[in-house]
Order: sequence, then C-alpha cells, then structure tokens
Amino acid sequence: MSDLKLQDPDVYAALAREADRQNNGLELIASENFVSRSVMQAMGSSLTNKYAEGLPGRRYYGGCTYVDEVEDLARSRARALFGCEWVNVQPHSGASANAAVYLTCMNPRDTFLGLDLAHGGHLTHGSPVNFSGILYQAEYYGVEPDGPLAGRIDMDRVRDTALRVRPRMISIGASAYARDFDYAAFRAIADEVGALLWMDMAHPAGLIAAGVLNDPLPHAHVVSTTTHKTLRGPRGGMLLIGRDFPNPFGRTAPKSGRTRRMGELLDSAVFPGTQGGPLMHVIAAKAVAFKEALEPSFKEYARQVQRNAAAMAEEFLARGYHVVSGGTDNHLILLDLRNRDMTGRQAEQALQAADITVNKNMVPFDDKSPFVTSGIRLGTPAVTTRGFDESACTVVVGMMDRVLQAPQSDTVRRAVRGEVLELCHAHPLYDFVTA
Ligand code: DSN
Repeated sequence: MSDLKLQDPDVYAALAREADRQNNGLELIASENFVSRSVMQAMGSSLTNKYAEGLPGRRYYGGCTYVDEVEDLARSRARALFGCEWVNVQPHSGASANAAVYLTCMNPRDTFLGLDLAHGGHLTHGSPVNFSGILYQAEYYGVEPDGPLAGRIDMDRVRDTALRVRPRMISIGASAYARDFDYAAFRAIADEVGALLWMDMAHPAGLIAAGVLNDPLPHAHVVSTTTHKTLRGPRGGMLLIGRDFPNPFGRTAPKSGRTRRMGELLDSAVFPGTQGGPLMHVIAAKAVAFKEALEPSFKEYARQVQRNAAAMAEEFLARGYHVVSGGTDNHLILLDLRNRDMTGRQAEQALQAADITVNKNMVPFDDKSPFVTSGIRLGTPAVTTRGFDESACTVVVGMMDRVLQAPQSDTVRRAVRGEVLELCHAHPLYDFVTA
C-alpha cells in the first residue's frame, strides 16, 4: 500500500479511478500518450523540491550540482535526438515555449502569419483570445476548401498571403492538420519576405525524431515543441535550433558588445523573460523520455503510430466518412461529420459513453461553434503505445462506426463497452496507480 493511499485516501481514490479509466478505455485523443513507469518515477522524485533558476553551471541558487547533471543529460539527449545544435529544455509547456519565441522574435503589434485555428492551427498561433492574438497582429493562411488540395495547405496561396501582409515571422505547426509540411517551401517564402520561420512541432515531434516525417530543423530559424504527445515524455515544452546563428535583430551582450546568438536570446526569453524556476523533476523525466526515444524501438513505435492512423483513415473512408484532406500522413485523423447529421459534441459524448475518448474539433470552414463543432479529431499515439496494430485499429473503427450510427442506443454502447474492455485486457497498460 502506498503512503499516499494511507495519508490521503480521497486523492488516492481519484487517482485510482483515473488509472482505471486509462487502463480500461480507448484513448484516441491525438495529443495524449502513455509514459513509461520510469518517466513517472522521475516526475515523482525529490527533484520537485529544487529551485534552479538559470542554466547548468550558471544558477542563481546553491545545491544545483545534481540537477545540473540531469539538465545536461536532457539537453545532450535532445540534441542527439533531433540532430540540433542548441536546445532549451526548461519551458513548462508548449505555450510557454511559444511565449519565449514571440518575446524573442516579435515586438508588440508586429505582424506574423500562422495557420488559422479554425483550419487546424493552435491557440498560441494568433487566436484573438490568446496573448499571441492580443499582443501581436495575427494574419492567417488556411487549407483549401475544394479541388485537388482540399483540406491541405496550398503553398502558392501561403506565398501570396505572405507577400501581401509582409510578416515579421511565419509560423508552421498545427493541432489538427493530418498532413506533413513542406518546410523548404515555407523557408523560401520566409526568405523572400524577410521573415523568420518558426515551426511548432508539438504534435509530430516524436514522428520527426524517428525520421518518419519531414525534418523542420534544417529549415526553420526556431522550433518549439511539447514533450508529451508523439514524443511520449512528461507534460512539458522545449525549444530547439538546428544550427545556432547570430541574432538578426542586432542585439548585443551588455558588456562586451558581442552580437548574441539566437539561442542565447531564447534562453533569456525563457528565464527570466517568461518563467521563473524550471521544473527539475519534469526535466529529469524529459531526459528519461529522450533516452527512450533514442532507442531503435522508438522508431518502430513511430512507424506503427503512422501505420495505425493510415489504417483507421482508410477504414473510415471505406465506411463513407469524410476524412478531412482524404487521409493522413501523421498520427491524427480529422473527421468531418457534416454528412452524418451529427455534431462533433454529439459524437464525442456518444463515444465517451462507450469508453472511447476522442475530442470534438472544428473542421475547416465549420459553421458551428468550438463548443459544438462539426468534427472529431482522433489520434493513434496512445493506443499504439499499448500495442495496437493496424488490425486492432481497424476493429476500433468498426466499433466507433456502430456507436456513431446509433448514438442514442444503450444496447450498442453496452456491447461496445464490453468489446473495448476485451481489447484493453488484451493490451494491458499500467499495473500500478502511483509509480
Ligand atoms: N491541447 C493540445 C491539443 O490537444 O492538440 C494542443 O496544445
């Protein structure tokens, strides 16, 4: 029996129920995954007690010898994983990493160009309710409504928009875009208009690390990510630069007058710019996850994530569903339910009642609100971690189809819940509540 169970049975009971939900339900939220026990152990370690403002070897607190070791391990492993020269592993989240990018690259009210949230973009890429849309002038590119590039980004149109709005920065990256990006084409546009290029690879980071998707690092000036989605680490963020370079804004070091490198500016933008003390227990867990991701088995995992998503997309298409962009290159699938007489919210709720977790999602050119939506987003990172292959994923689509065809039927929900449980028992996850 753990101490937590004795000392705080109420919190323990809630944790046990959540562990049970994760063990015995199907997790298809594209941004979620299941970390290893080692990652959890690092998260639950004594490093949670330690303040370590600054960087390894240059801290504002004593007692940092061992957390320095840990952060250096995280940094060197991240550099090896992504083949990059500079990295900062301190951002608490993807949004925090992105805040540091804006603070470094933009002045308030400067214009940047990003993927429209309604077309699969992210809140921190210029949504009017987020700091990125409040402090800066956001302009958007989107996906095509129809034609051969329906549901995909047309790079000619991105170029036209960039020439028109003349952004200081162009962002790439999405939370609901199932296709890979042409980074070289983005960079050519950025160079043509004199913009910086920033890639937020939060969703596909694990697939990029494994080499199964295009690599943004040779093309983007700066790359941000989360560490917990396809990368399968703890909840957190990170910043990377492929080859560090002198900052293009002419910012110099106070005493020497030396032009500061871009990495130095980003380090300062993380701390003290936007954060205080880094979360050293999370950084330890990042180091553990990066070691796991450097193993050959992670490459195979990433390939399977991609194969599973492709198999699910094909099966949905065969069953008459509208898959936005006609398929997927990565780990996610966006279903447009407008031909099924059902909203995203209704689909999410019906599937939840059958122990299948997805999230409702806006689809391109949606006429419904973000609380209702016309679509759902699915992803395969979590089910692949627990060992599902293409045939299991195809079976899951059949189960989802039955629920979506009879969303009010208790009989169908009950039957599918039983099948979900069987699949979960065949692919066990955690045999503990606290690591
Ligand atoms: N909330 C994340 C997602 O679900 O995609 C992005 O930050």
